[in-house]
Amino acid sequence: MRSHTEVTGERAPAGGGIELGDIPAAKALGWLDQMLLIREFESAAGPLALSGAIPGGMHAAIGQEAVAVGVASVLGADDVAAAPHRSHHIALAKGMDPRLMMAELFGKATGCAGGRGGHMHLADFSVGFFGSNGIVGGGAGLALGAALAQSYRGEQRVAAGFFGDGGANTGRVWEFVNLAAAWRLPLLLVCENNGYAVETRIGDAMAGESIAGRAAGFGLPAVQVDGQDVAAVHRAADDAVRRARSGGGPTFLETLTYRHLGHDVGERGQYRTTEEVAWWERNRDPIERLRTTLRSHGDLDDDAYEGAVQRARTRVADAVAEAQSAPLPDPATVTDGVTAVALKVRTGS
Ligand SMILES: Cc1ncc(C[n+]2csc(CCOP(=O)(O)OP(=O)(O)O)c2C)c(N)n1
Ligand SMILES: [Mg+2]
Repeated sequence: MRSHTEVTGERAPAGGGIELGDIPAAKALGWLDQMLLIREFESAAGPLALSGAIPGGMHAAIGQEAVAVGVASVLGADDVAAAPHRSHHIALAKGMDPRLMMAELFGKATGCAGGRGGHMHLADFSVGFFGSNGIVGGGAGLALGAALAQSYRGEQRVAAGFFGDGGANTGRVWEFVNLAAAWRLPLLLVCENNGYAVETRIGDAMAGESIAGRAAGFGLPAVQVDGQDVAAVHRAADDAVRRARSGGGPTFLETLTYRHLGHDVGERGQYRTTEEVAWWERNRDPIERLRTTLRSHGDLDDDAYEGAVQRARTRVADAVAEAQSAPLPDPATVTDGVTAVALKVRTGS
């Protein structure tokens, strides 16, 4: 198993920027805005979950923003994305309104699921986001279904199913990969290999060179890409989407990434060293790397960057304020959306 450090280390010097090539500055600045919105959203939501203002736990994707933004950069509003439990970045990159998401996190009636789902059940079909999913690897199956429907109808649309390295150690994900390849579906199978499944280091649970190498055995193009480089993810996803739209079938993208925070917010993180986390924060932060590049090209000075941070922060603060003042769902609506309830109550002897 090649380590994250080795692989990304080959592609970029420590602390370096990224290669934008012929990508216009306006496009890259748009990616920066999206990544900042994700980071600010999660930086605000995490402490609110820890304080109990947001009920339930929370999985943050801080550090993994470039994967979602790079893949979403080649998806249109009609294309579909489906996510696992760690999904805020994918939902926002796919175009979900942070206000709908934040209200859902708070369990409020104005949330995207009417406050019934919370953090792990975000969805908005109007922007092609088919949901977060509490089943490890489950989102990839929904994306497979969407890709099958799109292919059956003869549409040009594509679907992207995201899952983690832990998901890539479950049988269901390989059933999806197998069917996608066998049926040549217009699907991107996006593995966010952040090196850990809860507290299990990938190298302790998997042999072989790479997850992409394993995928190649299923008979589809499979590539490994630096997930901390938004332009590299964009280029790999662009190739995959072009192939999918022209009937060339699915692609497996293994993105090497890293979560800066714990598996869930508040986790103590005793399975990895503070040095390791600091290395990734210092050398492979996807936002800092893009910022470094834009700055060196003369496309972003410090004031402009601070302005972008403030804009993202304001949008998130507005979303939080709106969610806090929104009503809870009316208890009288508790069975709305429930197709059937089978309830048998045993009383006495
Ligand atoms: C089918 C199933 N098994 C176990 C779990 C418990 N669980 C939640 S997240 C997780 C680890 C997932 O790791 P990975 O796929 O690498 O995603 P990451 O958390 O790193 O983003 C596990 C085992 C679950 N939600 N669903
Ligand atoms: Mg993982």
